[in-house]
Amino acid sequence: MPQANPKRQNSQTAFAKAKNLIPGGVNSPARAFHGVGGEPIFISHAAGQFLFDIDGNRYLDYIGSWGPMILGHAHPLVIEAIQKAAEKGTSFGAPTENESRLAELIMHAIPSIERVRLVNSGTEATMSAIRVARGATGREKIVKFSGCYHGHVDSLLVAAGSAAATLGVPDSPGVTQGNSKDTIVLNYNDSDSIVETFRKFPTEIAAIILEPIVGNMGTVLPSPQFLKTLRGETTQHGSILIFDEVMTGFRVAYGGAQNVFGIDPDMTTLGKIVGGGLPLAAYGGKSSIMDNVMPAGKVFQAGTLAGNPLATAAGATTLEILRDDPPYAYLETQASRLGNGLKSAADAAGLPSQMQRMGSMMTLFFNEAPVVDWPTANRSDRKRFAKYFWGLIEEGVYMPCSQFEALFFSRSHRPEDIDSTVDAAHRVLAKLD
Ligand code: KE4
Repeated sequence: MPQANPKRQNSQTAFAKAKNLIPGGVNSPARAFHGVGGEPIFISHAAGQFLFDIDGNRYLDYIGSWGPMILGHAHPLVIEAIQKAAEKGTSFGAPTENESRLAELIMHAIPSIERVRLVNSGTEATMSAIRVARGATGREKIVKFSGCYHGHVDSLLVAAGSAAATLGVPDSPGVTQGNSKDTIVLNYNDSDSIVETFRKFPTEIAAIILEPIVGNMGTVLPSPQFLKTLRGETTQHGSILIFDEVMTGFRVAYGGAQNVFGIDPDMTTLGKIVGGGLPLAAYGGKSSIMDNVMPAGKVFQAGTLAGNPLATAAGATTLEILRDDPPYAYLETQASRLGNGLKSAADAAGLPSQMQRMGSMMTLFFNEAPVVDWPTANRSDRKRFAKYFWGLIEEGVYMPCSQFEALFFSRSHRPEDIDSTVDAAHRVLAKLD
């Protein structure tokens, strides 16, 4: 456990106060640092590639708000769009043209989406997608994969990744048997188990939901066979294939992981980048499925602030920048340098590690073997990761605070930032036992 650091006294004071007001002192467990020990750092502001804490320390940011900040913090055009929208009012409870503008951008980026509904969070998106899949098929069972995290939906908080895995509650208290009895959990990348499950329940599975590239057990890539089996079996058995692209959408490519792999799911969930850092997410898919959503159809879903003017302005501006001036080639070049650099630092220190990456999302696992599913991810050395995390914090580099998360960086990160991060990793890892 890192000792209290005089350089972060204001954070310690703020955290002590917050714990008397907010459960655990944070509004999302992923921020609580339970995966690395010590106390969370309170942020005062951010700009470009940097976070600034309330003690005046500056950090190179590799969290990017857990994904949204692909353009870097406080992008001037995004800020301007939010300010202009705010001057006209923050929420109307009535439709606006900006919602259609964002919907069109999403559908042009991701052609498998023929209709899209805007919501406020990734959790709402996955919860709604599951309900629509069940309503559209009249079936009740759903399949997910251990280590994948789809937000805190009761039926999906089963063997969940991200903070649920970090904090050791992959099956949260409060999720009743009633809520989880229809959730089948399989191992990621286990194609045979998909075939077996459909053999057991040929006409009972409403949907399979997965992260097409996992970020929530750390970065884990699907085998081609796994995706091919998923698409083939769901098509054959009339089940809905849901790609949860809350993290990968607009991150690994403008068209998301489905564009990278050339696989069309039946439904897609989006979040993070699509809202430009404001609370906005989305779910969509084939119109034959989405036209079941009320008021077009009978499956109920609603939201007071869904598609609100500020978030749609931030999201649409972000997507237009990504569409018109794509950062992906630059991100790939820098990500390759960062990934190779972090891996070489671990190798130089004689530490067994796996660098697993897709585009600008990646994870350095302290693990002897490639990480292909939750059981292998769970064999990673969490203690060593914690020392790596805190060592980099002292070097002014803010990595995700858990072995079971992906790092993200932005177009604001300069080549010299990547170099300084790799240099810092060499210094930190060389000192690890
Ligand atoms: P939100 O409800 O947090 O907006 O989205 C849930 C969600 C759904 N699907 C995927 C693939 C996700 O990664 C997430 C949320 N990701 C975590 C980080 N791994 C959010 C961080 C947090 O919980 O604070």
